[in-house]
Amino acid sequence: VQKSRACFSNMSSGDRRESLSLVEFNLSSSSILKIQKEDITRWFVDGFSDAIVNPANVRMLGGGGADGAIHRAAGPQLKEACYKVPEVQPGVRCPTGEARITLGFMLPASHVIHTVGPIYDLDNNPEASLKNAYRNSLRVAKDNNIQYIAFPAISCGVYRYPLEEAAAIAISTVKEFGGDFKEVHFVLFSDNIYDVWVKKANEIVGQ
Ligand code: AR6
Repeated sequence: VQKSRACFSNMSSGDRRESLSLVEFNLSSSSILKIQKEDITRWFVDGFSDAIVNPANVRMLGGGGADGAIHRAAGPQLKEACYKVPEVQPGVRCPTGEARITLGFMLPASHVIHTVGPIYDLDNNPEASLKNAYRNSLRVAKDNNIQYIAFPAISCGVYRYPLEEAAAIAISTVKEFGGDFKEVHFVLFSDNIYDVWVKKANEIVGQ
């Protein structure tokens, strides 16, 4: 397996560093799953077609959490690009479980794939919706020749999906549909979420 030069940019000082918390698993003979504790807005793979996944809402015009951080780091052009994504219903650019792609603008990653996870307490079938969000993000990435993709813990913040269940869905969906990417990354913001993801990955894709 050819190793990538995945790294994290530090936009304030301009230097780069490798993440300290990192584990790797093989998804297939040519594909790696990496789990890291980092800020997804700083993730990129130097010289390759890369995308970060934005846990957005159906309006797709920004919000709090990772969505807010991604919009701030990308600059106002990202919102302009999102406005241009056609509404499928009034106020809905990306229905729950679907995905849309834009450029990354000022982000270090070249593309942003916007997806909408389920609001855990309101969704009729949160498992199916969360699986669709991961699967459709991978599908949109593939259609756009993305080779390296980084996911946050979709729905695990404001949308309050239970962590262990979300991790199981995230990792099993990536195992099922992510085997032809060069690398699929989970870039997780806290020790707690990182630990849950590593434990589930050991169960689901560990040797
Ligand atoms: N890098 C990586 N992960 C992050 C970052 C970051 N910079 N910032 C937060 N997280 P959330 P959701 C983690 O709430 O639950 C927004 O308002 C965070 O710790 O961002 O899908 C949208 O507009 C959590 O584990 O997304 C929607 O309205 C995970 O990212 C709504 O929130 C997801 O938390 C979407 O809610």
